[in-house]
Amino acid sequence: MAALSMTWSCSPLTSSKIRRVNRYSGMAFASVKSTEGLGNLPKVVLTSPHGSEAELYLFGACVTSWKVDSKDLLFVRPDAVFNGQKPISGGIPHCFPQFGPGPIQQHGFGRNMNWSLVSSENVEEKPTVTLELKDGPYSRAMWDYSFHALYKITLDKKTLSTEFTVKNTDNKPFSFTTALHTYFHASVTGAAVSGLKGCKTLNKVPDPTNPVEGKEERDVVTFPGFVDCVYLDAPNELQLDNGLGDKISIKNSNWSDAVVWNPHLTMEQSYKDFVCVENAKIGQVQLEPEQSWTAVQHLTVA
Ligand code: TA6
Repeated sequence: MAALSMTWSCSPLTSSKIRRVNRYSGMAFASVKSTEGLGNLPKVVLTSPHGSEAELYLFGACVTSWKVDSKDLLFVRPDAVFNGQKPISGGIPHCFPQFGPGPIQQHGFGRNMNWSLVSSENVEEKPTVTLELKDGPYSRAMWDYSFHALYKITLDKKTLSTEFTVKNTDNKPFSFTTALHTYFHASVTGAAVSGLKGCKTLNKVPDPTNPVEGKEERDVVTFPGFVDCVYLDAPNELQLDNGLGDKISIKNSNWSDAVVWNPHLTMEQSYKDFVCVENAKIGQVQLEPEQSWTAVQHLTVA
């Protein structure tokens, strides 16, 4: 059957309105739909012609769902709030421009601000959206720099890709740390991460403010209790067995470090159902005016 391409759009972010770039082939089509999510927050739904689906909130540019074969591979904590005031706890929150505690709020303000939808397209049947964040009075009060961040999210059959770019639009240099704090749906007793053997570690379990240096000796990292560990110079690909029958490859370029976290009994309600495996940049990224930095993550389920 001849493929028929259709394009139509209406104003983005209006409830129930749809912005789509569709390619019709048989019954399947790719789409990007702007809608209203929990707490009436603007939400975008990406649907691939292969049946996979992703959802993201403009608040925090947080991807809250990634479904392949109707199974959600991400996890949103039951205590997550969708009120546009507190970061959404789950999915793929941003930590920017600071990972962890430090001079500004824990994990920075990127997960705590409204991002804007700047474009949506369908590239080779892969629905793609790009969000942006710029400095404003809220960010300036904590971090007095002009910046421009872009976050491109692409959905393929079994892959969710993100590309994060930060540009220094100020007239003075700045530096930042950052991470994608990904919560994977998992069975904590069966979950295992491989690929980290040999990495230098900063173990935060005894004291988060004074991590203990070490080296990962295990082929497979598991979650028998509280786990909170930074892996420096991690490889470009890790494998997560989520203990629920899925093997997920976590590939990256330029996310030099990784973090593995499970809160165990400190989050009694939900710790059994997720693990965080995070691509991170723990060492400071230094940007001169006009310079930019980009890092890419590909999550692929086998
Ligand atoms: O990435 C692990 C971590 O930095 C932990 O130390 C823990 O604090 C966690 O993130 C959760 O942070 P949040 O502010 O989202 O509760």
